[in-house]
Amino acid sequence: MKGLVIKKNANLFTVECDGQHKELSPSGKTKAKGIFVGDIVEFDESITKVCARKNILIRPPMANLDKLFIVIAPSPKPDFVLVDKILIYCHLNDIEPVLVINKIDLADEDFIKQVQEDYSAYKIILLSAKCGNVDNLEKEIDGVCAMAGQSAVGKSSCINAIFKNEGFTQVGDLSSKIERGKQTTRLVSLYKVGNGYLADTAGFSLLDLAFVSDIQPRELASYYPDFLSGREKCKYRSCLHEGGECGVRAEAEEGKISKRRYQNYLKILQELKNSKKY
Ligand SMILES: Nc1nc2c(ncn2[C@@H]2O[C@H](COP(=O)(O)OP(=O)(O)OP(=O)(O)O)[C@@H](O)[C@H]2O)c(=O)[nH]1
Ligand SMILES: [Mg+2]
Ligand SMILES: [Zn+2]
Repeated sequence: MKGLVIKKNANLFTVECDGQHKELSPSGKTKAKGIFVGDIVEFDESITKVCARKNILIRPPMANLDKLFIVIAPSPKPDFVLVDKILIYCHLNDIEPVLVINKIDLADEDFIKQVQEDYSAYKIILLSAKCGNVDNLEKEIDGVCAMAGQSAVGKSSCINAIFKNEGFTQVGDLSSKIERGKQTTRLVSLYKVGNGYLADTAGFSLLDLAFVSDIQPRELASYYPDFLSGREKCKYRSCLHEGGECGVRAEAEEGKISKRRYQNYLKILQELKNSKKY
């Protein structure tokens, strides 16, 4: 039989199969260390095999992430370089990104309009976790989902509001407790919401792309769907889009590409070039 690992507790795994939960340990060659929440496993009395994964994240430890909600808010001031790095990370790992603007109760129209313009290549949903109306977010849950975004944007508030809607009383502020702890291994559980699962962890709020992937400077621009038409106009195929006869730079100057996205691309490119790996 096959099932989805929704919880890991030391050497014991909770596996969901046909709506039922089973507590299983690994057997034979399968080691607990090699099984992650989000894994599809084969089992009889115990887990016998981990099926091939589409991706694996280390912090938080999770496998087969389908969708990531990248949360920003008018306050704290958004770190759009982080947002862009997480978007690139999603493209690299076959994860669908959804941009969430939280705290719209505090947002002015210009803020929302600017984000919608800069990120017109992506799906964006508006939210106020404080008001408890997280329906648009719940509707987006499909497959294995998690949250990401800088500290204090309201990731835990969103998770708690959804879990409260779903009646998961035992969750409480589990993720915040884990975050306060000093352990490096963060625990994750998946909770069934709508058509999918939401992880109870707030996910990453910092990302060193060079560290989490082997991305090369020359491929960076290929993870910007909004740069596609500009890239076709570059004189050289090896263009890094820093200047010269560059279609991306030209489109940014014309306003066809968001200037902010382009400026932040240059920063991320520089970081990649400076990272000790190159
Ligand atoms: N006005 C307003 N405040 C909110 C909203 N959502 C969250 N907050 C507040 O923002 C603060 C931070 O929220 P958290 O949910 O703890 O943020 P977080 O992203 O989990 O932060 P970290 O755990 O540090 O990464 C809290 O004081 C929340 O009450 C919202 O929709 N509107
Ligand atoms: Mg939190
Ligand atoms: Zn170029």
